[in-house]
Amino acid sequence: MPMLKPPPRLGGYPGKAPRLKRYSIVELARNARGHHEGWWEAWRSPEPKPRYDVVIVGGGGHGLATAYYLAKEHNIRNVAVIERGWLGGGNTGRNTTIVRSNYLQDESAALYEKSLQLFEGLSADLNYNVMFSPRGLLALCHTPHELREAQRRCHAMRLNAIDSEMVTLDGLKAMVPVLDLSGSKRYPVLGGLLQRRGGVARHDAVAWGFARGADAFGVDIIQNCEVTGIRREGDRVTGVETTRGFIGAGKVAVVAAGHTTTLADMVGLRLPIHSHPLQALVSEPVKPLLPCVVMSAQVHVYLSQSDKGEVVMGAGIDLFQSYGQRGSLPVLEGQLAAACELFPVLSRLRMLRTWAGIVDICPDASPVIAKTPIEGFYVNGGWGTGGFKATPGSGYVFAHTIARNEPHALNARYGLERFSGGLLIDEHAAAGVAH
Ligand code: FAD
Ligand code: PYC
Repeated sequence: MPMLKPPPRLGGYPGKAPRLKRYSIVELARNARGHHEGWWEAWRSPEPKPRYDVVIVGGGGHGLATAYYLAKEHNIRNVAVIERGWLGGGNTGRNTTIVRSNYLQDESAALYEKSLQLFEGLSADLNYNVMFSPRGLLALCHTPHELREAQRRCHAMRLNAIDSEMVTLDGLKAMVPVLDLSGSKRYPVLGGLLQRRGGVARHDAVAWGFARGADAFGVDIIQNCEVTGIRREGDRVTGVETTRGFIGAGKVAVVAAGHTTTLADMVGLRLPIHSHPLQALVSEPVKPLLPCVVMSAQVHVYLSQSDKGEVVMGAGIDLFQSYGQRGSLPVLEGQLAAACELFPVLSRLRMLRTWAGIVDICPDASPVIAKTPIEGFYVNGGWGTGGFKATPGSGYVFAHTIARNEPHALNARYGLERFSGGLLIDEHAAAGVAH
């Protein structure tokens, strides 16, 4: 079957999304009958140009969102996203898709809440279904200490006008009947912190939606192209060496998650970030069982059910540092034991797949979103185990930082100076993932 004509590019005005062509009913029917052979590509695969105003290193959700908002909010369109593998093949396509804004510190609450609000309108903004499902996020408490921490966080969130509520045992029983509340466990459930607006979104769709939107604005997305060096003249960067040759750049923005430090090393910048594997696994599909996302920091597992019915699970990081995208068996054994302790009904479930991503962790479990002392060089990383939920918000404020050469009010506290100035933003408890 012949390829259908691709959609027209770039109809839009500065600051507005261009209109993307839609398939007609006839085209849809013809394509569906033709074994899905005639769909056009959602973004181009251009040859790299010799020079761009901005080169973004990393085609995960954050890099693509940055490119999208650079074009949409700042009318900067001579932009390339350089990805060494395929779009979303890093942490974006490997995470457990949890979205929430239940953080303790004011600056985190503001940043993650902005992101949650963007998630709430993202499918409409991108004209692409990112399958955001605000089904509720429940953080279980197993000790009096955890209850106190949750109550403190609940109040802090409310002071920041973010929805949050404490749930009693009766409430938990009504919400999640399969949760074992018998009290006979080593760590019995004592209560929970609920954010009803939290939930999950389809991770690949977030990357694909931003890619399609950025491409429609004229951003070049270049896959299978690894950045192997960053060229610098004096105190400023001038471009990137890649496996497809040198690409000049007015500004270089690194958004490479687990590889943040290897890229920063290329310009001689040392960062207080460590890379570790984080694993997840998924079960065979079963009938609806978990109506919301459940996280337990103490017994330690977090679970949700995919639209297909699979139970998606994860737990803490592997403690060794590594760039290999695989983890160790004891961590998986631990998370399965934790899942069965909380939900005995899961003990007969078969697991289908496990995988890992490499997460980049800062000492305070908060990210870096900043310009650096090297002119034209910007870093967005250190999101550790929790950056998926921040994808739109991160791209939004990073685009502002790159375009204006100064932080947005929401990322003003996320600079490198916080490590030397003792101004850490400690979010280890709210991270909900042991590290
Ligand atoms: P990535 O998607 O990793 O993108 C970075 C890209 O940079 C990669 O595609 C990589 O190939 C590319 N790259 C690296 N080096 C180079 C180079 N030299 N040249 C060119 N390209 C390069 N967060 C949540 O909020 N909720 C969750 O439920 C959650 N669960 C998680 C579960 C697991 C198992 C893992 C691993 C992570 C989880 N996270 C979660 C964290 C979240 O996935 C990440 O913080 C987030 O996806 C980071 O997005 P990113 O776009 O910065 O990174
Ligand atoms: O940050 O919500 C999160 C998360 C859940 C699982 C991994 N990270």
